[in-house]
Amino acid sequence: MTHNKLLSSSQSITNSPQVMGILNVTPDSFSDGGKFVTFDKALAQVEKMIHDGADIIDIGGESTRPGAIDVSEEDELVRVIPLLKAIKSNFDIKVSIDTSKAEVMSQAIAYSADIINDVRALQNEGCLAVLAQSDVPVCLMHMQGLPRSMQVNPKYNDVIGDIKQFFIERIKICENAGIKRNRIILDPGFGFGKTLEQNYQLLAQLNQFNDLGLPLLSGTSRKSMIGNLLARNVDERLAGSLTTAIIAAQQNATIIRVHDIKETVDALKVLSMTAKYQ
Ligand code: 7PJ
Repeated sequence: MTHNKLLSSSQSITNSPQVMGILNVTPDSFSDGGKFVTFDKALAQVEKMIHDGADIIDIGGESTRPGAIDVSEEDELVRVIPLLKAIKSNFDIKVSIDTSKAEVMSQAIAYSADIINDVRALQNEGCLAVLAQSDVPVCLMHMQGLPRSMQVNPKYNDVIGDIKQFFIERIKICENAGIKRNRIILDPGFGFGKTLEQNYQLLAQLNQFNDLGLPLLSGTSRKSMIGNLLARNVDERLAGSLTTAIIAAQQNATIIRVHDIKETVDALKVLSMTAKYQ
């Protein structure tokens, strides 16, 4: 059921999820906005994330925060590709590229990206074809609407059922395009067109997606679902973020996408120490 290519040896013993460290290289990212925009700073941050125990580094060159404006292909390529090359030649770490653009995906794959992470689930033009020509794993995320307006009035008949239906359709479309099912990772897309209540229902019932038989990625780190519930600023969301990571891990999440690597790795180690006695 879990994705062989994504399994580390420690995971097969403890069944602990892999930790994906977030490296935003946009000037206006969600919670580390502008901090890592320069190349050397980004590389130093990668080194720290590896030291702290990250299994995967997720590089994002497009901001998808609510209300964000579009980024050009040229800007995204310049932000992401040189960094990917430098990481791959200096470190032994898996790299995921957070993009929705076919050309960025294509170049990322050419420069040895290990995962393509698409918040638009390969719905943009040319993306399916690019992925079909490779064997790189791909994360399909659910989003209702588009970043500019997605938080205005999200509506579902049944949040779990609707998202599951979306996954089933996207998996079928991927398979028809030549992307094998065993390359696909699913992500319900916390904060992407969901109310606070819908986000927490999704988190509480994440295991409802396990019957699709694919790895699940959970990304709640520092998001508004934590900030709004607790009335905390972005730099005060660590406890909330760790709690959501544990709740996801308890329901078989395969990858946890976070800003705070060291703390998340510690929390997951504590969880896995008890999990083995259950
Ligand atoms: C997610 C993402 C997420 C996946 C972002 C942020 C917003 N990719 N990219 N899942 N969120 N797969 O980090 O707060 O939840 S950008």
